[in-house]
Amino acid sequence: RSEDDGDTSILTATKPKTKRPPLYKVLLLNDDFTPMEFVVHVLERFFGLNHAQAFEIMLTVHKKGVAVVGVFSHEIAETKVAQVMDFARRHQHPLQCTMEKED
Ligand code: TYC
Repeated sequence: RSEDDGDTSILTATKPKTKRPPLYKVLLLNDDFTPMEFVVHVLERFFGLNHAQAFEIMLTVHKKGVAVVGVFSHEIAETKVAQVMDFARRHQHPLQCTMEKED
């Protein structure tokens, strides 16, 4: 067109982004030596589960090998893992607890 000013700019829409921090699953691993009652106690003490919930998760780990105990921010997950690993070590049980980024 005759009045074309030659503007070739591209309008780019920007979505207002509210970004949430990534979450981490805390996993408990099975082993052949840690007593079941100790694992139940750990789940009650460090994850605020009632006895029935703790027993259920302990049994899931015992049967399946691993279970997600909870989902937390990076800092909280690290603290939970450290608390469980330290408590297990002090009682000389080989119980393992790890964390993994959620997809
Ligand atoms: N497998 C253990 C036993 O038979 C019990 C156990 C459950 C250990 C869960 C670890 O994360 C665990 N005594």
